[in-house]
Amino acid sequence: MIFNDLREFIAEVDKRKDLKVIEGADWNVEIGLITEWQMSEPNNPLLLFRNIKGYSADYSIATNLFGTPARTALALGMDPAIKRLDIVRNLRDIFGQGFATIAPVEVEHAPVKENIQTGDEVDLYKLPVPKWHAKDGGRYIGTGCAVITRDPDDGSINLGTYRVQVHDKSIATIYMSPGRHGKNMRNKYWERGQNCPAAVAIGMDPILYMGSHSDVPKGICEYDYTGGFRKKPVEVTRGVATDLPIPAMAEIVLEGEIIEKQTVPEGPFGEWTGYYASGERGEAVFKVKSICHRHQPILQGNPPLRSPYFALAHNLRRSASAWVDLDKTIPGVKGVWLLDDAAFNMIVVVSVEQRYPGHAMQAAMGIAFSHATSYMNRFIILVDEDIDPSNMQDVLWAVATRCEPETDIDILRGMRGTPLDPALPPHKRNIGDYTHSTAILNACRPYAWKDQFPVTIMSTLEELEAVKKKWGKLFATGN
Ligand SMILES: Cc1cc2nc3c(=O)[nH]c(=O)nc-3n(C[C@H](O)[C@H](O)[C@H](O)COP(=O)(O)O)c2cc1C
Ligand SMILES: [Mn+2]
Repeated sequence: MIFNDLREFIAEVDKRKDLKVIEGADWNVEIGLITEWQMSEPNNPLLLFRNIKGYSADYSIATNLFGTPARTALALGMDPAIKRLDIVRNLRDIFGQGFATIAPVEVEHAPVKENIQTGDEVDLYKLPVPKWHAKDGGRYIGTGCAVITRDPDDGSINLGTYRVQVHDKSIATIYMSPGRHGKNMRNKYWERGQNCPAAVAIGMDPILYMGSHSDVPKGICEYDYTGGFRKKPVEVTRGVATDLPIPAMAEIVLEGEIIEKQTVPEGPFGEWTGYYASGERGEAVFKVKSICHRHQPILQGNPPLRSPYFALAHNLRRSASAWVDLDKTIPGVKGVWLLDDAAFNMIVVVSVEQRYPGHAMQAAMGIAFSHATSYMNRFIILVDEDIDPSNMQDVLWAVATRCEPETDIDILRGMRGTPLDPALPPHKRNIGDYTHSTAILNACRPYAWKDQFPVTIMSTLEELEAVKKKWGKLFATGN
C-alpha cells in the first residue's frame, strides 16, 4: 500500500486500531514527554494530539508515527507482520537491484494551498509548535519536515530533513550540519551576495519523509528518489513566496529566505545521540514570507529520542545500504544491523558465515568503508551465522563467549565523526577535530580452530519447531 499523504497513512493506522487520540495536552514539553514515554512501551500506538492547550481545534500534532516495526513496515509498503531483520532484507533487495528515479509532476489540485498567509499575516505561533525536550532552547516546528532548496548553478532541487526552530512570528532558523546538500546550496547564494530561497514542508507521505532524510547521492533529487521508490511520482505545485516546487499534499509549507548576515541563537536541541551535545550557536535567520496549510493541518513531529524509531526506518535503511555494499565484495554476509538502542550507527553488528581466514575482519573493513555506516560508528561487532544480529541477547551472548579482548579487539583511529558526538573531548571540539575511534569486537569463533570451539547447547530451529508442534496446544492461550 502506497500513501499519498500523511492523512492517508494515519487513517490506515486508525483502521488497524493502532492510533491513540490525546485531547488537551500542552505543546510545552508535555507532548514530547508523552511521545517519549509511549515510544518506550512495547506495541506503542501512533499518537494524534487534538485540542492542544491554547490552540484551536483546527490544529493537531501527530507523533510516534513509525514507533514500531509494524508501522515502519506499513509505511514502507510491506506486510506489518514482518520481522525487523526481514524489513532490512527487503530494503537490501530494493537497493541492491536499484530502481529508476521518477520525476515529480506538477498538479493543479494542491490541497496545501487551501489556506495561505503572506506578509503581515504570517504568524508561526498560530501553529501549535512544540517544545519537545525540557532543555531545548525553544520551540521546533521542523522535525517531521523536508527543507527544499534549489542549486543556483544547475537548478537541481534538494530535500533534506533539518531541524527548524521558531524564534518569532516570521523568524525561524534551519540547522544544517557541514556537508549537507541544502547547506552547500545555501552557501552558493551567499557567495553571490544573495539570500537563499527555501521552503519547509511539514507533514507528508511517509516515503517522501524517508527520502528527505535518506543518504540520497548528490545529483539525485529526493523527489525523484521518492517517486522511484514508490513507483509513483510525487505531486508538486509552485510555491507562493518562492518558485520552488512544494509537495501539493503536504500539511504545511513555510516559504522564505535564509539571510546570511542576520543571526539568532539556535539550540540547544535534544539530538539523535540522546544528548544536547551541540549546544547553542548563532544561526542564520530564515525569514518566513508565506505559510500555506491544508484545512485542519496536522503538524508532523519526529523529535529525536533515544529510540531510532522516531524517524522512518533510519537504522533499517542504513543497515540495508551497508549490507548491499558488503555483498558487492564479500561473500557469506547473513545480516547487518545497526543496534536499535545504540543511537543509529554507533554500534553496527555484522553476521558472517566465515569461509576463509580474515573473512570476518574483511566484513568489518566494509562497515568502516560503507557510506551508510562510516559516520559516527564507535563499535563494529562481528558475529557468526548462528547469531541473529538484530537480537541483542544473541549478540551480547556472542560477545561474552566468543570475543576474547586480548586477541579479538582492534581499534581504528581518526574515524569520521560529528560535533554532535557527546564523547568528543573539549580540546578536540575546540580545534574542530570531530574524529573518534572505532573498536572492532570480533565475536566470531576463531576461524582457524572454529571446529574445535565447544558446541552450543542451543537446540536447532527444527528441533524447537518439532517440539512446539507436538506440545504447543498445551501452552496456547485460553487453555
Ligand atoms: C528527525 C530528523 C532530524 C534531522 N535533523 C537534522 C538537522 O537538524 N541537521 C542536519 O544537518 N541533518 C539532520 N538530519 C539528517 C538529515 O536529514 C540527513 O542526513 C539527510 O540525508 C540530509 O539530506 P541531504 O544529504 O540532501 O543534505 C535529521 C534527520 C532526521 C530523521
Ligand atoms: Mn540530497
